Amino acid sequence: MTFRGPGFNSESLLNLAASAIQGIKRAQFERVPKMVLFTDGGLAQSPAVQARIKLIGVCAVLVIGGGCWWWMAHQVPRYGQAALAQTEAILALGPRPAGSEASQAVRQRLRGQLEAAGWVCVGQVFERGTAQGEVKFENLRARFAGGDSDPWQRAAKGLLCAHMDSKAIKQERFLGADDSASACGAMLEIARVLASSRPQQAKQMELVFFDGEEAFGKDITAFDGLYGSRHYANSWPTNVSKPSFGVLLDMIGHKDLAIRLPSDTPDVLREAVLAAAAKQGAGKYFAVGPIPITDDHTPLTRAGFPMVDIIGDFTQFSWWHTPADNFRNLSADSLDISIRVTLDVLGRLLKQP
Ligand code: 1BN
Ligand code: ZN
Repeated sequence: MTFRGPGFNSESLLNLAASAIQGIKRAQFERVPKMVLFTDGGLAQSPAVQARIKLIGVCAVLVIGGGCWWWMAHQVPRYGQAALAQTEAILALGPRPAGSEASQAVRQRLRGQLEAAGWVCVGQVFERGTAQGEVKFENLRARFAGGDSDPWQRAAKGLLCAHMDSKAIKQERFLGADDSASACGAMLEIARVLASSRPQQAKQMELVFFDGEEAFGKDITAFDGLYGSRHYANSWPTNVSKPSFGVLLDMIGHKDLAIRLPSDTPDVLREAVLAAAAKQGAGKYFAVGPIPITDDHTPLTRAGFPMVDIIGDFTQFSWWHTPADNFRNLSADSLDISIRVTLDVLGRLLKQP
């Protein structure tokens, strides 16, 4: 294996080291003087001293280069670690099915973190009859203040969303670490990054944490599940133009990251995600799956919001909807990749006319 860089490759470094060693050996046998006086009166270092300097240079390059490599290899993922800490804090509040006390506590935590980063939050409360009786749901919406008196008067060009509830599974303590506390943790980190380093982008976004994505029965049906996203889509005022794109994050922080976009993702959004993944050196983790998926993006798509669901390949996950979807299922590296790709996607889509 050879390492190459501008004006440098590992072969030339080895050649340099070999010639330096040879020079030193020769000097030892031939008793060469340290300085040489030239006929024109100039004084220069002898080949033996030059060989030693060469060897010290080679060693210095190896030590410094090796140190840099080690440092880069041991870098903690910047966004991933912060998102993982946010996710851990959400999980510490316990299972959070819609209508539970824990779900109220999670919403409070999300709101506190968002407001601390400069976002203005509004709850969207509604009630529905479910198999569990009448349940009170609450979506959490956020807009970046950005020095404006009322950010809710601004048009939102893009939506970024995730579901904040965990599935109620009888007789099991189901935490839903990747389904979908990790997406909420990632959104908090994205909210912080947008506010602190990309305020012009932040001002064009709305963040939404949907309540009640999970069905109370086994599977999502036309009447059970997607409560928050259905309500959000149906409540959008007819006289306000819809965002030109929406990105839904769901199961984006698991170990051995595998993301599969639904097969019916609109072309522009699919291309944006795949191009962003390639740009971030994460192409191998992102692909388009073989089927459409029913998730929180579905009611929005039907209501005319162009949406992409950046979702883990649940068909391959033995842990999906089991107690194994706990904190140990998560990876800071995976979160970091998903966050970098999402930030890249938002940058691309917000640039488009
Ligand atoms: C996502 C997380 N979903 C449920 N928990 C929605 C979904 C439904 C995903 C069916 C795949 C298939
Ligand atoms: Zn689920």
